Amino acid sequence: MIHDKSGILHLAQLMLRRNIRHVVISPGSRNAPLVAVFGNDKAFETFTVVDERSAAFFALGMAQQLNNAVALVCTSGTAVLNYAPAVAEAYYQRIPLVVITADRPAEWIDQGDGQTIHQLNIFGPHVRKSVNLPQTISKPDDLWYNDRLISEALNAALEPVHGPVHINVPLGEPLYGFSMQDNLKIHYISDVEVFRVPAKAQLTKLKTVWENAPRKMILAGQMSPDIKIQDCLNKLAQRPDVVVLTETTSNCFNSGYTECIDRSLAVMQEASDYYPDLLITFGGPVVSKRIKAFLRKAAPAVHWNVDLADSRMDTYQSLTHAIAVSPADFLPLLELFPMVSSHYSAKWSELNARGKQLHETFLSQASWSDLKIFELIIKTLPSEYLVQLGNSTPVRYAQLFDSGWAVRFDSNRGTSGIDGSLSTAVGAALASKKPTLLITGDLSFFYDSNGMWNKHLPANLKIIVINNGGGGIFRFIEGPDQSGLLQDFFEARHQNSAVNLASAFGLSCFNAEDPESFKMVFNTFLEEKNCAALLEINSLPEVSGQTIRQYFDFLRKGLD
Ligand SMILES: Cc1ncc(C[n+]2csc(CCOP(=O)(O)OP(=O)(O)O)c2C)c(N)n1
Ligand SMILES: [Mg+2]
Repeated sequence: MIHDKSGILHLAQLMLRRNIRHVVISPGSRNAPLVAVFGNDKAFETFTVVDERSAAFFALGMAQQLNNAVALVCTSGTAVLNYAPAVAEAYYQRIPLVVITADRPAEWIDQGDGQTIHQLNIFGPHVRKSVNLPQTISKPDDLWYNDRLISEALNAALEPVHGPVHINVPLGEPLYGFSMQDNLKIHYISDVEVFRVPAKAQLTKLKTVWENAPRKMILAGQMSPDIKIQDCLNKLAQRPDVVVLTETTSNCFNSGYTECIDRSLAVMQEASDYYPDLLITFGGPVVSKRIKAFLRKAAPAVHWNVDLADSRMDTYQSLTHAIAVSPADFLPLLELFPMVSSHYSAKWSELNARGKQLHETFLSQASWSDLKIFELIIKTLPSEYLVQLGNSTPVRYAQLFDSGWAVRFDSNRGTSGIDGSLSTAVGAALASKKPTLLITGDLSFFYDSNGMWNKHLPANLKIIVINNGGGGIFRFIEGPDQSGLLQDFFEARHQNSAVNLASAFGLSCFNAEDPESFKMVFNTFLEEKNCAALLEINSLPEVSGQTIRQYFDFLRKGLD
């Protein structure tokens, strides 16, 4: 029989039809009916996280590893706003989240009622779809409308590309003790997957451009591992006219690529010798600021951006062709295009080799600093780890090392916030069930310390906090050091201890402050089986800042 909670019963059933089974719930009263529906249905795996900001990043980490949507459920009011940072990150990182927010009946907005704010379209352009379920369900058309809106939202979370969607659910009383069945037919609309390729005539035109470009550069942005893309890039990278540039977060690894872009750009003598005639880009955000500057200056004659949803994005101010095809479908077409005789790839290989050699020479004599700590971690970590890289310097340091040291790299580079790396790593470790290491800075760690306020904290999670007493990034980049305000207003210098805080949350904690103590504790830290473990590594901010600058100077000047 139809009743006023039929709408949310159908929500749960439609989620199961789309195989969305993980639900992260934050406690509240207005969402009690949603809690009852998900909590009583064994088909769902539910998780409780109190802090909504952390809950949303936790769900993001899970969805990232599951490669499927994860749902969030919270009460009305500011709880909803606390989802916003993770929703924005999920939007730009293309991670599917189904954000389900309980709301008061519309007539109570702005009437002095508690926990009542304007929730419609609250996430603005940072969701792929936003729907408001009907408040009253009393006739079949209400239910058809309800089911249709839910189908549209769930489909938009997964196609054509992944992303967050918002389902706002106005709920009147009673909030408890309602019937858990209606036995009515569910109206389910499924999106049929389509396969896109460029029209034949267009492909012929692209081929002509390809044939006339002896210097082709393929640049991959942030991506989950994709075997089809990786295989294709491996073949293209063997050609003399093609260079493949990747980042740690591209998750495409091969010694034939330019994997350490900043390192190679730093050793370049005459940039114009390396400019491409044809640039092909795909994937999400790119970490390297240097490559952005390099390509904007290079202004390649032709730039193809390959993306199903945002192909018109013109990051390098040189876009000539927006190719709205998924990279996994488009890149293999390039293998059919002919090889062109060229020295382009050889030139980049020389550059990469020179960068690698100077990198190794510098590090062999570098003092204890964030860069040296990174090298130690990379050299000592067993290669089976999934690595989560915090913003800001951890993700940048990682780009300076060849990437074979872990299985997979993730980082919140969608919007590069320091507000959710820890919670994301907790969700990722829980969902992947694989050894997971988060490498984070101290400010990012303290910012998201509620990530540890999570009863699901898994024992396969290891956290390294590189504590340089503040925001070391502001010593890395030019500008803040000349402001006279570096310590107080940029670096936010502090004396806090990550070990003290993490101990309060029950983590197994370790500390290192030099190569000897690092060697002594590192394996014990990794071998902790009973609970999540944290290793705090201390460094001096001045030394770390100086070392990274000397490193780039050394690369630029070379040995001769
Ligand atoms: C939510 C948010 N607030 C502020 C910033 C600006 N910001 C970028 S990096 C950074 C400092 C990070 O410090 P830490 O985590 O210690 O890393 P380190 O730079 O020392 O490696 C800040 C404040 C941001 N990216 N996100
Ligand atoms: Mg720091």
